[in-house]
Amino acid sequence: MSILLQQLLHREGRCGIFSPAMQGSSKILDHQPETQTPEIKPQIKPQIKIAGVELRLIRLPLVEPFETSFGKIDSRLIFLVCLEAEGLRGWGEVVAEEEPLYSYETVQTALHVIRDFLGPAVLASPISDLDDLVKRLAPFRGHNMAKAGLELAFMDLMAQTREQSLSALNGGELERVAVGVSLGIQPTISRLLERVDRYLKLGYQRIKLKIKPGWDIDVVDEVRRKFPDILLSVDANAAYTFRDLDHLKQLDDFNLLMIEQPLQYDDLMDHARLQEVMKTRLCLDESIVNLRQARLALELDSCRIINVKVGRVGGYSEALGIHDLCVSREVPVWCGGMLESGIGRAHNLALASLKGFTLPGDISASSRYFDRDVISPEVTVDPDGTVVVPNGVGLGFEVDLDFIRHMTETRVYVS
Ligand code: OSB
Ligand code: MG
Repeated sequence: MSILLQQLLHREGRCGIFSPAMQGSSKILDHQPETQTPEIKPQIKPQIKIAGVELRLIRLPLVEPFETSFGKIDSRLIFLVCLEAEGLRGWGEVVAEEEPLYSYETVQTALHVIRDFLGPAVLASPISDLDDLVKRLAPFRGHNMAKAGLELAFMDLMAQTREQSLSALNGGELERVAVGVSLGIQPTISRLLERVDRYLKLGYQRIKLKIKPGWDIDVVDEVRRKFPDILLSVDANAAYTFRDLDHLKQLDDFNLLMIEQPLQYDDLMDHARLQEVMKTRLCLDESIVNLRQARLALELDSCRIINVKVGRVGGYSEALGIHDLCVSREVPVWCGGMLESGIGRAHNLALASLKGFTLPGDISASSRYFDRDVISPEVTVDPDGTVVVPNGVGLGFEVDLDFIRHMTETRVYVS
């Protein structure tokens, strides 16, 4: 199906009142390390006047199909957001998928919501910091992935104006982050065993197996027999209900690090009932759509580990809040993934560089999913199962604009 999208004309942005000379004088986040010398705050905060919001959809083929309990894909329609301001470009990614299966959002709902509501809100007047942006987007209900795309791009812009890395801007302290791999449902168990072996040899520190009814207990049993000592987890993507209790209880036999999102996406109550009778820690992914839900989930003991995805929770602001909540409650937290291009992957690295992210994240090498990535150098995993957090300004990677232009299926410009 081809949808005609109107390409809005690019108007020259008016001269903004933001200037790089004014950088560094306002506090963006609580996470920012304190500066040693207290400065007198200027009356006027530095502001960023966004001149245009460019949205691009590019289709990247996957090196092999990726199958979960909710479906199988062999390519990823990547949604890139580029904010232009004062001659700089800030890049973000909307992680929504084409079909509303993981979440209700889709590439097309996000395109609509950004073009018609969020984009105009961002363009309306200069933005002083992340909180300012969050406030501006808050009246629009839901559509977290769409909002996050703008937040990510804004933070890249902000990092560039302050000549900082995104990691530093977030208050990240780790120079390397530990990573694991998420292995989709395979046609055969022997193929899965081969994949497990392959990714362990590449250094990945944790193996996560996608499961669904009919591809669960026996599969996990075989993997655990062959690899008795590895960090192993499973992710059901909401494929079960509380009625499957006796079946799910069998997973307690495999010394799993966690069981991710076994039950329905909005069911904190049944997750709490399940956690009460399971030895293995439950981890919530789909259910944690914001800081409030994270609080509620921990309060109800619906899970004992949290997966943070910056897209699912609506951006850095909420993601950092959930990180802090987990740290204060001593609940392990880790950074999830959504088969992002290098741009989303770079943002995930910047997030995962916060000290509270103690479990390996779903941050694979670019080559685990794509033949060619949109950034250079591409993300690589070292033999010790870590990825270096770049310390260059902004994303810390070059964005390959020629390749992005070449691959663009749809371009929308809002100004
Ligand atoms: O549930 O974590 C998930 C991918 C798409 C949608 C949901 C999920 C995933 C993954 C892959 O598990 C994580 C990654 O490597 O990006
Ligand atoms: Mg998951």
